[in-house]
Amino acid sequence: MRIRTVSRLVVAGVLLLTVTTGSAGHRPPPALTLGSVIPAPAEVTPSKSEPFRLTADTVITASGAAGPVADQLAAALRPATGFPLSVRPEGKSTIDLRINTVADPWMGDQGYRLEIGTTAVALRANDPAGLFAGTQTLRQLLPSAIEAITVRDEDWTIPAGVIRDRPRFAYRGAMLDLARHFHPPADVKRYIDELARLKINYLHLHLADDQGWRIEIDGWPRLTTVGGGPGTGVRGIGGGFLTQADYRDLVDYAARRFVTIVPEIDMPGHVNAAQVAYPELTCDGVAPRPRIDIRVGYSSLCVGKEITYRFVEDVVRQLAALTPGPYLHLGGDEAMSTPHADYVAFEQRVLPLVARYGKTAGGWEDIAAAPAATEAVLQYWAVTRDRPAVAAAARAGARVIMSPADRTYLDMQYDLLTPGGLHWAGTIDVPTSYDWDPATWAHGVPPEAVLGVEAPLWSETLRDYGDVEFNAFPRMAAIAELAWSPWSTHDWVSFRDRLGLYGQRWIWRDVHFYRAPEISWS
Ligand code: TNX
Repeated sequence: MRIRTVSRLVVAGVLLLTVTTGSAGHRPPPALTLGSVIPAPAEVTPSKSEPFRLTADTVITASGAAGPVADQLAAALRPATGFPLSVRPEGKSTIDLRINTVADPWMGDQGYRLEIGTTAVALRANDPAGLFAGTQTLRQLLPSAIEAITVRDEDWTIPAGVIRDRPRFAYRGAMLDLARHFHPPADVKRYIDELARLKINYLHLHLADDQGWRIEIDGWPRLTTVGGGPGTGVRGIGGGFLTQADYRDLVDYAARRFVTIVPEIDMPGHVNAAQVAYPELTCDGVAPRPRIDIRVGYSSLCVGKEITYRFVEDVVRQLAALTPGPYLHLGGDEAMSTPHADYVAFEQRVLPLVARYGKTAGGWEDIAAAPAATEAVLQYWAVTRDRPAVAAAARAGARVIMSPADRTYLDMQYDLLTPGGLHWAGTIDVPTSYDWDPATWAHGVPPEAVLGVEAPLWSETLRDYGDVEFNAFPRMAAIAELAWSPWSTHDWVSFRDRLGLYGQRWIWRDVHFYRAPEISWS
């Protein structure tokens, strides 16, 4: 036995030392098997046959819509193997990717079937999104050195058997806050790469807040020249913004990985940066001072002024035009300085705008106060399981994305000793992020109203991309499994062991993940 973690808690002025002992670090690494995948597949049937072996002669066949997915698979497998892995529309092949000619209803639009025999691999799906998910599974079944960027001499085997898989929830999300600290497109792309491997299919970008405005809006240039310029962000060190061309490029990059971007502009609160740039958006017309601290709840758009709605409509129209995805998120949280009646009047007017531009409105659960929220997707962030207004809206038709702050907020510290992060919703270790059921968490919300799960990553303390990775991983993997895998597969001990293996892939890819003490990082 050895001491694993020592955590300090100061409770009512008394210093408590908690010493946890355990032998997690001594467990031998479990071997890679057909069931080692994260998120756990719906059905795994191992076979006793010899494994499939990737060789210099392996050929990939795919045609039509399967072609681009096959090209990405080949590109992913070439660096470490050094094999040519040519992709051909037809002919004799060893890995065959194909869209079903007769749809298999069980798979839906995101599921797949992966059959690995000794001499051939067949991947089938109804849609390219399902094929892509299947290729992520396939990659995890190869030795972790497949992640190397230079040629390695390995035995590139894949265990034989059949995996049938489909997601539990349609919406499997991550959120990144670009407002408190801007993170440039190259970093957002790296994050997307990691998310796509875990079968996350939505990336919500929090594009504006009190400390910064991060998306160019035509006709309102000062939003970004002032609101996104140098000196903005927390402590004035998080400046930067996306041009519309940058945003489009990110949308395309994500789409090639079957990730849909959800843009968020937070309102009527969290708007100080916009008001510094355009003082006419305040009720008294006086520019507030720029804010680089992390307080919340002090700013509000002026609900009684018409210019407010011209501004909101310009933003909604342009974001809708830039966003092929179905959702546009209008924030709505922590509007503590907007009087309640004004808040409701504001939401009643702006939520329907989103539908007028062809999108479904999203909002933090606070918007449940407005009747129009029944047409929206509500993002549940409470640390309590009782939110009667959300339950009522859900029963009246609203859909709910589960992001309870004490389970999914990736900016909460793992424990009080881990650097960075906040702890207003508690600390969240890996078991805490894993052990809850999104379908039944919020009392009174019908399970069928739950569209999915999202893990937000607020960036008050995240100065660079290393900080993003440290907070996101490994907990993002726990959330991905909650979002994808059937509840019947949910098992901490199994997840812990699979995560230990998955860590090797992060090491190969230089991902700065937190070596959580509960896991044996083999
Ligand atoms: C609460 S939860 C916020 C954000 C902060 C975050 C920090 C929610 C909808 N709003 O403004 O960044 O806490 O954890």
